[in-house]
Amino acid sequence: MSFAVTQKQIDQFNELGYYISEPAFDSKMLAEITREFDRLHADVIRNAEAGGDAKKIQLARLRPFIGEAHLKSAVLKEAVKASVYSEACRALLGPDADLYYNQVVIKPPEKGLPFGWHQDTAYGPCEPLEYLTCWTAIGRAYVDNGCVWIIPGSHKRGLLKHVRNELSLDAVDVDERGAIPVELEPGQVVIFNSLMLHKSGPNVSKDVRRAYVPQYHVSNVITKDTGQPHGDRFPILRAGKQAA
Ligand SMILES: O=C(O)CCC(=O)C(=O)O
Repeated sequence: MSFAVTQKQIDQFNELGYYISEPAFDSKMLAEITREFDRLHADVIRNAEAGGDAKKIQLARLRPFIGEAHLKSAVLKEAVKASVYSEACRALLGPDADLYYNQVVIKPPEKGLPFGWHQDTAYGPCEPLEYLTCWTAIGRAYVDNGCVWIIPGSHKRGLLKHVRNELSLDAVDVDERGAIPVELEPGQVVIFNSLMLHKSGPNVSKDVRRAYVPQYHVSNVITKDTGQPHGDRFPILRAGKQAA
C-alpha cells in the first residue's frame, strides 16, 4: 500500500498541523509489534523493581515511555522505516530526513495515567524548531483507553512556556477551545507538527492502550543551546531515497 501524502493532507498539515493516515501495518505486523511492546514493558518493570525506587516502579507500571525503541527491538528498527513515515518525511521535510527519537507508550487497563498538554519541541528546543511526531495506534485508540487529544491549529502559536511537574512537562495557560480526541483504528497514524499542543487521557477501559511514537526531522538538526547534533540521527531518507 502506498502512503504517498496527498496535496490535501499537506494542506491540512500546514493549516491545522496534522493529518491522519489509513491503517499502515497489517495484522501480522501489529501482532509482532504488540509482542515487542509487552516484552519491553516487562523489562522496564523488572528493571524498575530491581532499582527499588517507588516512583519509578509506579511509572513503569502505569505509564511507561520506552525511548530509543529501535535500539531495543529488531521489529521496531524495521517499523521505524515504514512507508507511512518515510512518505510523511518526504512530503513534509524534504529529501533528507532522520529519525529524531522513537518511543513505546503503554497505558494499562483501568489505571493508565493521563499526560498533560504539551508541545514535543519543548522537550529539547532545536534548530529548526519543528519536526514530525507520528503517533501510531498499535491497537484501537479511543477516549476511554487514553487516546491522544490535539488542538488543531495550535502549532501556529509558536513554542509556549512549559513548566516541569513531577511526572511531566506541561504547557502553561493552554486555551483548550477546539481540542479534539484522535480516535484511531489499529495501525492508523496521526502525523502532527512538533509544536502541536497535545495530551492524552487516562485509561479507564479494560483494554491496554499501545502507541508507537517515532519522530522525524530534517538531517543535521542542532540542539539550540549547545549547537551540538540533536537526536538519534538514524537516517531515513537521503536524496529522496529510503536510507538503508
Ligand atoms: O501516548 C501518550 O499517551 C502521550 C504521548 C505523547 O504525548 C508524546 O509522546 O509526546
